[in-house]
Amino acid sequence: MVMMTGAKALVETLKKQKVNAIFGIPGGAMIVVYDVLYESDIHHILMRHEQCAAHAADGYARASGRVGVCMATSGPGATNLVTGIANAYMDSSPVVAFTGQVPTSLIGRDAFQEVDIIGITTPITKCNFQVRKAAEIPKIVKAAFYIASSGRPGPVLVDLPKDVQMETAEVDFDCGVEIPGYKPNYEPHPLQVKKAVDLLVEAERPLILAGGGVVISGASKELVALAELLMAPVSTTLMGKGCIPETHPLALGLIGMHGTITSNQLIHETDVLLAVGVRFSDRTTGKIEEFCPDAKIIHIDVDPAEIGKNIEVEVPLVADAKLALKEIYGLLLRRFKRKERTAWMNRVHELKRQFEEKVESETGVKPPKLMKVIRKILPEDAIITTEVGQNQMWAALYLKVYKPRTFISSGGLGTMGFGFPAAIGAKVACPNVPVVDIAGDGSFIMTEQDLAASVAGEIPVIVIVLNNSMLGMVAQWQRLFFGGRYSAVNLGGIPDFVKLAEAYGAQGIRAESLNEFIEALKSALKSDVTTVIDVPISPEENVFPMVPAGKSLKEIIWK
Ligand SMILES: Cc1ncc(C[n+]2csc(CCOP(=O)(O)OP(=O)(O)O)c2C)c(N)n1
Repeated sequence: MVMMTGAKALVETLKKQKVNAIFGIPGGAMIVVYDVLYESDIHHILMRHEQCAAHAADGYARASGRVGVCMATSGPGATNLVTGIANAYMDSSPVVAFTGQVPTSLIGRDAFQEVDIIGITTPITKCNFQVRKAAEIPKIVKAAFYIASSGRPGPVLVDLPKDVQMETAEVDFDCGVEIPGYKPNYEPHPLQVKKAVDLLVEAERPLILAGGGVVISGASKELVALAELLMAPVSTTLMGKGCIPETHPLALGLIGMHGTITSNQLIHETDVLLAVGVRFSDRTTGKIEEFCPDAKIIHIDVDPAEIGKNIEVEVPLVADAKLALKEIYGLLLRRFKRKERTAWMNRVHELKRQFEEKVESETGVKPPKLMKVIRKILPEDAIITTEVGQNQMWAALYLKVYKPRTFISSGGLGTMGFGFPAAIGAKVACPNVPVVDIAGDGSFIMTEQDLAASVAGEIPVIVIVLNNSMLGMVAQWQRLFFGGRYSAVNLGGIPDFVKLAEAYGAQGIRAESLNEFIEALKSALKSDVTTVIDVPISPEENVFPMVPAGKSLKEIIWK
């Protein structure tokens, strides 16, 4: 037991949790904590908007697998975090957010910069706490980190009234974490494993659908081993991208609204689907009644609430993906004789070839080609983040990634403005690899002010703006489904991104040809300052393939 202020207890607990970076912005209700941070060796990154602080913490978490931490003052600081917290919640990212709060005596009195952040964030956090006594800080903060990172990860918010930060109390850092009723189950039930193996042994055309849960549980090795043993091709959701190297012969690429024709077709032909760490979102399944019509489905997820939520399954398996895949592999080894599956593999290769030929037939500087060029120039372990819209789908479809945690995108919430601050967070987590945000002009404008954070904080990242002067994805829908009536999508070619970058002290380069682009990217990789590469593309460009909303994954349009 030691005597100290609540603020000091917070920072000491953060150190014990091995927090090495906090993304935040101070203010009156958090100034006491910031005063302690002044003399701490925790790296605080001063962001320029709290939304970016939350996204940066999220990017840090996704790149490293560790908890990301953000901090804001009360009222508007706290509400500015909300989009970032919701984003982390939808994508199961372990983030702990600290907010300042008015003194406890003023809570409920509409005090200056008071907002009920507990009420606001209840539906978008795994859990939230308002601390009422300084002595409780170590216990609550430990619990917050444990909850954020265990089971199905997600954001946790800790609200700190100013008087609690200032209060001096006896604190105990050796306290344990007790959370009644919270016991994530990681171990797969042997009976369910047996049932899954029974189905897989009999399967003629097995297919694996891998999602973010595989990345989160670090189950890539187990996934690839099982796919190879079964000769089962692997489709990935947006969140699962990278869990199998996309150059692997069994990798089919993205499934869903902008899935590859290979993934979207084969899901109709499989007889046993092994779905791992996925939540069957509408963007993944298309018309749910026609999703995977002829298959028995095995569903592995650590979150029991996901089982049967969107789709009925034959074999539910509530467990950690890595442990479950290991058990299934072990049992299969004993019961299964490896099959060549010549017809199934021929079908895989035929569809892959069709898809590649279609892409190769495109002429000019088209985004799919740009993605391939980017891949060739970047090292294998480079981290890609994306914004939202066409840019995101071009990257998801055509930029092959090799490793888990090297593709970071806003899946569930689809948050424009996520990619750039997430890139800053990823770079802080992994300073030795290049971090590249594939952006649209509309998305980048939403958080570009944090160029200041990346330049002043010496966190160099690369932003590639696919500049169509449009809210491109909305324009695409208007072209395809609303008779070309462009309503509120023209961005007017504003701003000049080269000048914008320069105004912040970053490097700005315009690349109007493929050669100029290659030079620009090479220069950006050598630069020790953030670089924005502005790549003008046609405002009429579409991302294909596409499945219209609400249609079956078979109803692909391409041109
Ligand atoms: C914060 C937010 N607002 C609105 C949308 C709706 N929306 C989805 S894609 C899109 C257009 C994105 O434009 P841009 O960033 O330029 O990317 P592009 O599609 O042109 O590649 C919009 C407005 C969103 N996803 N997020």
